Amino acid sequence: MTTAPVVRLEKDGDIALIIVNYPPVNALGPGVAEGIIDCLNQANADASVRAIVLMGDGRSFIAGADIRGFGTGRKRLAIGERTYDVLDGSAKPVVAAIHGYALGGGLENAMACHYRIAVPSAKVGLPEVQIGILPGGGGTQRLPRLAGAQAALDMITSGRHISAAEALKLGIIDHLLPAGADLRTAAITYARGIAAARPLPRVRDKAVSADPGIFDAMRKSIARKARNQKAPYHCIAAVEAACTMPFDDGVREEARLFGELENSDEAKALRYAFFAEREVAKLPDMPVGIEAVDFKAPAVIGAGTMGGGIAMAFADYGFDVKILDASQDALDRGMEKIRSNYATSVKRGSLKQEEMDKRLARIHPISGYEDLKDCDVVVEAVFERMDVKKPVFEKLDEVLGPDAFLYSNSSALDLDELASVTKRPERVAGTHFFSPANVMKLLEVVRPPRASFETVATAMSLGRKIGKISAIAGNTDGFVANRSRAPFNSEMVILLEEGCLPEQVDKVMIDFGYPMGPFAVGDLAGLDISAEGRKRRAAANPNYRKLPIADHLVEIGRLGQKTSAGWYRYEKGDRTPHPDPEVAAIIKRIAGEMGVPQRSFTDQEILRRLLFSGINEACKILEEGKAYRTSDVDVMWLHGFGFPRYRGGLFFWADNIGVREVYNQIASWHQQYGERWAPSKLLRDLAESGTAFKDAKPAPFV
Ligand code: T1G
Repeated sequence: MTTAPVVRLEKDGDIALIIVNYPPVNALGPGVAEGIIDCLNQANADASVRAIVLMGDGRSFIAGADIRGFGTGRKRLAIGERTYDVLDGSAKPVVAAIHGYALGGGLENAMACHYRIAVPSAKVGLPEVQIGILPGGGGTQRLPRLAGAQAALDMITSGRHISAAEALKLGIIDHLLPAGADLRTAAITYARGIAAARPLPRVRDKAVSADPGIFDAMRKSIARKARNQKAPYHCIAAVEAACTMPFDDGVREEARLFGELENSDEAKALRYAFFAEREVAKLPDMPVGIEAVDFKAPAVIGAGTMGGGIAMAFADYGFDVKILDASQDALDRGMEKIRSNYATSVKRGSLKQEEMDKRLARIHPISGYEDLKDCDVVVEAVFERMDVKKPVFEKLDEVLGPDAFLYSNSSALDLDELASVTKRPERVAGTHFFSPANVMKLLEVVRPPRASFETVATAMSLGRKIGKISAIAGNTDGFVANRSRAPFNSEMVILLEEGCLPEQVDKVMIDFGYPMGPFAVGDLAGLDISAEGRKRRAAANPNYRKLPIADHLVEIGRLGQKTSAGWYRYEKGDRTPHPDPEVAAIIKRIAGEMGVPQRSFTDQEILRRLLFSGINEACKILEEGKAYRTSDVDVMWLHGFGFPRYRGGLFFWADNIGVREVYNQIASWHQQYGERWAPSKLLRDLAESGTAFKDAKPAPFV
C-alpha cells in the first residue's frame, strides 16, 4: 500500500498549490522540506504557472520543525538551500495560506513567502523558546522586519501564539479572510490578484531599526523569570543582530546561536516536558472505542475558594455553570469572591470589563439540589472531610439523572469509600484541582477501582475543555500529586530541626528555579490547612512523623500571610516575606527540646533531601500501580507544584544525576534517619539493573 506523499503539487489553472500533508499538525518532518522545495522548483519551471500557494492539509498550516528530530543529529539542509531560502528566492510570487497553526518553522516559511493570508481562527507564533531554542529558520531576522523590533522581541522571548487579527495589525499577515471563507478558493483568487506584481515583496529587503535600549530593557525585564536559562537571552541577541547586521549576516548569527542551544540541558528538558504533557493524556489500558461524553451542563457544589475557582474555570471556557452551597450566606460570599477575583483581573488589565460581565453571567448560583436535576457533570468541592462529603454525594445521587457523572475535588480522601454511598460507583471519580483552581493548569483525575473508563475519559476531557492538563492518578491517600509531595513538605520542616532556617531552604529552591520557596508557599496557602492534613494522617497512622515546629506555629496563631505571620512576618498589605527572629528562636528552642544535634548544610544536600524524598515516594506510588508513567509524575510536579520547567521534571532531573546515585543517597539516609527514608523497591530494582527512571516499568494500574 503506497503512503500519500507528505507534500504534493496541485494546479488550478495558472496557480500552483503546494500542499503539506504530514498529520497531525504538518510538522516539518522527514521529507517535508525536500517536498516543498521540489514542488516549488516544479512550479517555477512550469511556464503556465504565474503564482504559487503554500498551504497545509488537515487541521493546520505548518506547526514548525519536527521536535522529535532535535538532538538526533538528523542531517539539515544548509543555509541557502533550505525551504526559507528557496521560497524567498522564488521567481514567481508565493502566497502562504494559513489556517490552524503557523508556528516556528511554519511561520518562518510563511514569512519567507511574499504574501501571507489567513482565516480568522488561525494562530501564528515563534514558540521555540518554550522548547529551549530559538527560531532557526530566519524568523529572528524576518519577524522584526515585518512587525518591528519590539513586537518581534515580545513574541520571540515569550513564544506566545497570537491571533490572525493581531497578526494583521502587526503586519505579519497581509490579508485576513472573512469568517467562513474557503481557504483554498480564497488563496487562489488572492494569488491570481498579485501574480503580476513586481518586484516581489521579499521580507528580507525590508528595513528594520530599533532603539538600541530595547534589548537591555528586555534582558532586565526577563531576568527573574529567565534565571538559569540561556534560550531567552539568545533570542534577544538574535533579534538584536537583525537590527544591527545585514540580513544574511543576521541569518548566520541566528544559526550560530541556535547551534549553542539545540543540545543544551535546558532544551532537552523542555523537549521532554513538551512530549510528557502530550503523553499524559494517553491511558495505556483504555479499551479502544471508549469515548468521553460531551457534557453540556456542569455544576459545582461548594462556593468556597476551590468551588468558586472551579466555577470560574468553567465560565472562562464558555460553560454555563451552576453553583450551590449549604446556605444563601455562603453562596453570596462565594459569588462576591468570584466577582472580586474577576474585578482584580480587570484592574490589572488582564481581562476586559465586558469579558468579565460575560463570564459572571455564565455562573448561576442556585439555592437547592432540585435545581441540579438537568446537570450532566457535577464537581463537588465542599470541606475536605468524609463526613461532610458523603451526605452531598448521597443527595446528588438522588436528584441527578442516571447518566450524570459525580466528580470530587478531594485532594486526598478515599474516593471508593465516597462512591460507595451512591448507586452509581462506576460514574464516580476524582477531579482534583490545584489552588487557585481557575489559574493552576493541572487537573489530577483520580480513578477509583469501580470507575468506568467512560467516567475517566469524560473527566480527562473535562480538564482539556477548561484549559487544564489532565493527569491520571490511582485512589491512594493523597493520590499521586499530594502523596509524592508530602515527604517534601515534612522534610523541609525536619531540616529546620537539624539547623536550617526557612529563608535558607527557600533560597536554595528559588535558586534551583522555583518561583517561590516552599515556606513562603506555605504561608500563602495558610499553615492551618497543612496542619489539618497532618492531624488526619497522625490519627490514621500512629507512626506518622509529627512536626512539632510547624504544629507550634499554628498553635500560637502564626497561620501565614492571613495573620501577617507564619514562617515569615509580613508588613500590612504587603506579601513580601521577611525572616523573623521570633521563628528562628522557636526553631532553636523546639529543636533543643527534641535533642536534635544542630549542623550546617550545603545547598545541594538541602535540595536533594527535598526532591529525593519526592522521588522515593513517587517510586512507591508507581510500584503500587497508582500512576502510569514517571513522566506523568513530572507533569504533575511541573503544573501542580511549580517545578522549574527548564529542568524537565522531578524524574527527568533525577535521571541527569543517575538512578544509582539517587538510590545510594536514599539508602544512606535510610541508615541515618530510619524508616521514612526506606528506599522504594522499584527504585532499588532500577538502581541494580541500571535502568533510567524514564524507562521504568510501573506495576499495572489498579
Ligand atoms: N513536532 C513533532 N510533533 C508535534 C509537533 C512538532 N512541532 N507539534 C505537535 N506535535 C504532535 C504532538 O506531540 C501530538 O502527538 C500531536 O502532534 C498533536 O499535538 C526551525 C526550530 C500545534 C499548538 O513548538 O504547540 O520550528 O501525542 O496534542 O493541543 O525555527 O502541538 O498525538 O502523538 O499538542 O491541538 C516549533 C509545538 C518547533 C509547536 C497543537 N513549533 N506544537 O496543539 O495538539 S521548533 C512548536 C504545539 C521550530 C524552527 C524551529 C501544539 C499545537 P501525539 P497536541 P494541540
